[in-house]
Amino acid sequence: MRIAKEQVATLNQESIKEHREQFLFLQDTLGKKGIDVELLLKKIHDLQVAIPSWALGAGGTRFGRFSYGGEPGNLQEKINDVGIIHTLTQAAGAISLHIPWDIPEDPVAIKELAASHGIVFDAVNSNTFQDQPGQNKSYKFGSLCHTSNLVREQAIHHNQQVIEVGQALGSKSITVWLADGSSFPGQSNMRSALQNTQDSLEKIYAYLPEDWKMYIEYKPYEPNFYSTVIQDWGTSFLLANACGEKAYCLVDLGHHLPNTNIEQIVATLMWKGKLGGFHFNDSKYGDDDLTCGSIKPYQLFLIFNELVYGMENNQANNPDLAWMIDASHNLKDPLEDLIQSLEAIRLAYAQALIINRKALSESQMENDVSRSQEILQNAYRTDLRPLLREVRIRVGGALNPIGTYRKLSIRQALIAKRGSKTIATGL
Ligand code: PSV
Ligand code: MN
Repeated sequence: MRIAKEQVATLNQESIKEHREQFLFLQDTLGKKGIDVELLLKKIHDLQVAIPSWALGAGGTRFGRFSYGGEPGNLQEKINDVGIIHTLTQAAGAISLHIPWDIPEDPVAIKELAASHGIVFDAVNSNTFQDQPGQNKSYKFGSLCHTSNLVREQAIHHNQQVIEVGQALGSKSITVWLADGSSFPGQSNMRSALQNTQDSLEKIYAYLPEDWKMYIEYKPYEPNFYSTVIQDWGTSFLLANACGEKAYCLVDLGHHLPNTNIEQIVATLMWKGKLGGFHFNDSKYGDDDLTCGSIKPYQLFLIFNELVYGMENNQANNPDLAWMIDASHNLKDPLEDLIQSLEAIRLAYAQALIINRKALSESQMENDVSRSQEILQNAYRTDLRPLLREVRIRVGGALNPIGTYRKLSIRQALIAKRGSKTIATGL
């Protein structure tokens, strides 16, 4: 199921006049502040965010999972769903695969299908947090950290295979997230577990193709409840340094204890050129995996403030970042939810781009705390949504992606085609 550009263009006509008025007013307002609006539009357009292959169906909790209806039943259907999102938003030009949830049987055909939607393959993700049918050794007590050499070897081998799958698809990076840790004091020798993990990661790193990167994701707790081997950015940083220059830290917004200053972590890692990628979501209590920007949009803006500053002051040669959504959709239509996340991400980015950096730097040097806050909040409180709409329509996207999605009855069509009880692979 595909949406034709003509269908989008026709529906855009309904609100084009209103949009034009709002955009021209904003263009004028920003122009008077010396902001180059065309450059701003280009930067916003260039922010393409990967959709995770596991987020296209309804997510579940350990208490249950309620199918949304019309969920994709295989990788082809998942790619088609990302194609729908990308056609509407023009912001999701990549997909991130989780192996073995989504193993492409015919990589050439899958690559062609993705290309036909304008989609490339972002980081591939390994999975040593679950046992797969027929698997030789169990990951119940860990994978790369395991006390048994044989289990570690199996997990390393899996990561190497994931790299090979990624190579066939044109990916250029692998993300390693480990559930490894312990649930009770005394269960594990924490130092040995970390040492084993470092040794294993070094072996995976050695297998990386020349032009690849490895992202090391951290998380403080869950599924283990007492200790997690790669619990925080410091541990991830330490391991990335041990592996080498192609290894980087990956920040998942949901993987922090309450009130952690994530923007400060971003600033530190970019200063050292070691921030590789981002997993976007939002949370109230823990790793809730909610729609990005639904709970703490100001925090998202502050994070983008540091990202933009880091990109504009990049003495350490931090590479371009891999942007990805990592969310779960328990209640909302997954495609609508992803569209909302994309909008929130681009909005926060745009707001960070219009911060008056010169004035901010001056007020920081003068220790003018109130003025510094005013400068940040002036940017945050400027309604930049007309810019996002303008970016979309210039490349054939929808003025109102969710409105268009609903008017075209996409979910109803997906349910008619795939059934109301399908369950996509993922958590
Ligand atoms: C773990 O919570 C995580 O954030 C990792 O990125 C996994 O790959 C993903 O979620 C799986 O749902
Ligand atoms: Mn993640």
